[in-house]
Amino acid sequence: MTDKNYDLGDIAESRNSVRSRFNEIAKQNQGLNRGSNLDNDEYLSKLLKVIKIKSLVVGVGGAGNNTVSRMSDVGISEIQTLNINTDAHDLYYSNAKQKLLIGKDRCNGFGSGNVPSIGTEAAEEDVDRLSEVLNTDVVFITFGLGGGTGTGAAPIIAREAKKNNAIVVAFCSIPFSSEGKERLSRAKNGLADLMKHVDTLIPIPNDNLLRFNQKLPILTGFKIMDEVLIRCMREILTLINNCGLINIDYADVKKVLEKQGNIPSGLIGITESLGEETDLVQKAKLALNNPLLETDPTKVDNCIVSVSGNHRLALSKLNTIISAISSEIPEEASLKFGTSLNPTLGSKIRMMALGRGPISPYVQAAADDSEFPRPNINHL
Ligand SMILES: Nc1nc2c(ncn2[C@@H]2O[C@H](COP(=O)(O)OP(=O)(O)OP(=O)(O)O)[C@@H](O)[C@H]2O)c(=O)[nH]1
Ligand SMILES: [Mg+2]
Repeated sequence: MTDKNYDLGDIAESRNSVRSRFNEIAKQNQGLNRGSNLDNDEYLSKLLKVIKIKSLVVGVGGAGNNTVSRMSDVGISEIQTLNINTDAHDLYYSNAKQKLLIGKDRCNGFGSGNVPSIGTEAAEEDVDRLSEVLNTDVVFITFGLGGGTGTGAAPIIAREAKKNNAIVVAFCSIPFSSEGKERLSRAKNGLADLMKHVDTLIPIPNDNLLRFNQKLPILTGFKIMDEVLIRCMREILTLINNCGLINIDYADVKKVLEKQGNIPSGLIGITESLGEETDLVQKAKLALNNPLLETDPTKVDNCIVSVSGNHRLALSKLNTIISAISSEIPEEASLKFGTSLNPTLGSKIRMMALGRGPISPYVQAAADDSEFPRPNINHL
C-alpha cells in the first residue's frame, strides 16, 4: 500500500486528535504489513509524520500580541504563532505567523475599550474562523487579564480549541495592583470564565515581579513578564517537540497538562545552576517553589522534571536534582525525569519542573469569588 491509497498529508493535517490520527493510520496500515507481525521502518516513518504533535501559541489582545511578537523576535521560528486582537493597529504592528482581527462589526478595528463583554462578542462574531484556525493538539493561550479583548475573548478561544480536542494551556498575567481595583475585578471575572475551558491555568501576578525590584517601572515590568511567559511556553514546547529523545513521551506531558477535577491547576518553574551541590539542591527546590506563581508543591500529584545540560551532565548531578525534587512533593505523586542535551548551555544545567495539582490562589479566588491574595511584598 502506498501514500496514494491513504493520503498521509490529509491525515496529518486533519482536525482529529493525535489519537484519532494514530488510529486512522494504524487501521489503514493493515495491508502494508500483511503477512508479517513486525512493523518496518517505512511504516514507522509514516506513522511519525502523522502523530507529530502540533502546537500553536496564541496571543490575545495587546499584552498577548506583544508576548508573541517578542517570542517571534527572539527567533523561536519553528513555533506556530497566531495573534488575535480587536485592535487593528496593535495587530498590524505585531509579529506572528498568523493574525486574526476579530469583531470587525462590533469593534471596527478599534479595540474593545476595556470592556470584556465586547471582547467576548468580538470572539463570538468570528467563532467559525477561530474554530478553523485552532486546529492543533496543544494550544497555548497567552494574554494580560484586566483589559477587554484578552479577558473577554480568551475564554471563547479556549472553548473553541477544546471543542477541537486540543489540550489548552493558558498563561495570563494579573494586573499590577497599581493599575487599579476595576482592572483587578475584571481580571477575576475573566479568570472565572477562562477556567471552565482550559486544562492548565497559570496566572502570573505582575505584582510578584516587584519582589525582585520594588522600583520597577511598569513598562519594564511588562517586558520582564513577556520574558517569563516566553520561557515557560518555550520549555514546554521543547519538551513536547523532544518527546522520544528523552525519557519523557507525549503521554507523560499530556497527563501533566490535562485537567483533572473542576478547577484547572498548574505549576511551572525553570531554574539554572552551575552544578555545585548546594546550589543544585537550592535551584531544584526553587523550580518547584516558583516565587512568581505562589503555587504549593505539596499539592502536586503528577510531575515532570526535565534537565538539560551539555554532554558532560553527570549522573550524580541528576541524582541530586531528583532527590531534591522528591523531597518537596508528596511521596505518592508520580514523578518522571527526562534529560536532554543542549550544548548552548555551556556549563550550566537547566531544570524545568512541570506539575499538575497545585491550584493558583488567584484561580481559587476566582472560583470562590473571594478577594485575590494581597501581594506579599513589604513596603509596596
Ligand atoms: N506582559 C505584558 N503585559 C501587558 C502589556 N501591556 C499591558 N499588559 C497587561 O495586560 C493587561 C491587559 O491589557 P491589554 O492587553 O492592553 O488589554 P487588551 O486585552 O488588549 O484589551 P483592550 O485593549 O481593552 O481591548 C494590562 O492591565 C496589563 O496588566 C505588555 O506589553 N506585556
Ligand atoms: Mg488592546
